[in-house]
Amino acid sequence: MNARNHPLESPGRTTAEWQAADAAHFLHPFTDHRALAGRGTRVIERGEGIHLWDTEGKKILDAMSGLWCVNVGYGRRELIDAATRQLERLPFYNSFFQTTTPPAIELAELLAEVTPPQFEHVFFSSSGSESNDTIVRMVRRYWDLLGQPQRQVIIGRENGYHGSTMAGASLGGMKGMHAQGGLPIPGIEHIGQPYQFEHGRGMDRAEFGRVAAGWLEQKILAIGPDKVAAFIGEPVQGAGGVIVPPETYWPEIQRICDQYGILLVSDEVICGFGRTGHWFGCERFRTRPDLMTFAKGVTSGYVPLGGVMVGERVARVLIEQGGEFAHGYTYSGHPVACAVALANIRLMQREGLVERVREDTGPYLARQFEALEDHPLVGDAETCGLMGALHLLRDKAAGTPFDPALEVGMVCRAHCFGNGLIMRAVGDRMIIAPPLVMTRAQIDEMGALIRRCLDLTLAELRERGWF
Ligand code: PXG
Repeated sequence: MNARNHPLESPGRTTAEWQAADAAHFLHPFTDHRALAGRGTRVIERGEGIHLWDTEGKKILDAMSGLWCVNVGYGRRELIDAATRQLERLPFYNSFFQTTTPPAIELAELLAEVTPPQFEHVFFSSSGSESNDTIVRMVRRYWDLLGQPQRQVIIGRENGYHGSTMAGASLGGMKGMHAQGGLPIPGIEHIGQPYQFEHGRGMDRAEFGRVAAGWLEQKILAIGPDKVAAFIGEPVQGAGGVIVPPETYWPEIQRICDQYGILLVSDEVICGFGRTGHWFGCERFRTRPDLMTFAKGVTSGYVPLGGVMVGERVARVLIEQGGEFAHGYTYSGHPVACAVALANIRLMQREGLVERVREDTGPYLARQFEALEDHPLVGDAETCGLMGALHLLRDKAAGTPFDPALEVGMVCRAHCFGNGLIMRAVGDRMIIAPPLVMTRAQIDEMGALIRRCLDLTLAELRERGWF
């Protein structure tokens, strides 16, 4: 079936026509276009709830929530109406020159309510990357104002992801990104990630958490504590493969930041707005960040919006001593984006989505994933709220990974695509972050699909003599 068989929703062209026009003109993010042209893109045309449909009419269970963002699911009337109403009333006005708009004010107020108590102020952007760029400027400005301009260095982590702009990619620890374009920018350092499979096999998990946090202290001492401005991390590394840290990790990071007086920045772009079963990941892991970046789930991805929650420690200095902070974006506080965010957060509150993830569907998913550990390919299954990872191993008893050159994760991902399931492969970690509205029955449906795709992957690996 092609798109022309959908009279009501016809996007007007066949899949092949869409693919040809796409290949001719559209440069996609993080894409090898020569390889893509050979295969052709999938054209996603419609969404409802947790499902998508492509232009071939194929129904797909979206276990990645778009890109970690469509938390309330597709097609929610409240969000659509909020956008429509605001577009009709006032599609845009800026917040630069002593002006503002009602949706931006109301959203700032609501964010102060749903975030931890140290946050009373927000700076708006349109994406996670812009938010993390704001962090670099704001953190350095803060120390400048306090008469410590030498405090410039921000410490991030290897395999962390903080976006794709110059500052975002620099704060992140993706080697492949640093290799393109001379990154990181000056004044950014990295420590190892709290990934026990890579760095602490055989070690007690709690002990490993303390050891991994200790790398921060070692780095601070190596740089000189008076030169370090901040530490940034995702509560759970998302794009890095859903790396859930040991429970001992974050409290020790907090202790070290406190001891040396450096700012703690929690990148909540993925973990924020309910993903971990708490409103923010820092609440799940009991840290008290000075700054929090967010994007994605704030609007459930319906329109772009991001921002930085500014804790009172920083806000007081910026407001009372700072004069003008020479920073801002045309779309800071965009009224339509803010109106959608308001509708999204109120919907989450009304439906008790965060509590549902914490008390019901999160633990239910954890049991489903534990059950998948009996599969011959699954070495390790872990979840946190409604995100999870299955680590595919060549020999699970011995903990032996596959040769990375085989790209086993991509083999599995192809079977997922073929069977109407969107899962991401990060190396050989198969990851999910489904919409928070997912029900138990839908988790069962997803679990059965995952098992089928693992079976097909196993069969293919055996056929190729790789397993
Ligand atoms: N911080 C975190 C923790 C993120 O996950 C960003 C910042 C940047 O946000 P923007 O809105 O500028 O993209 C992100 C984005 C993946 C993938 O492959 C993950 C992201 C983006 C694209 C792909 O998992 N996260």
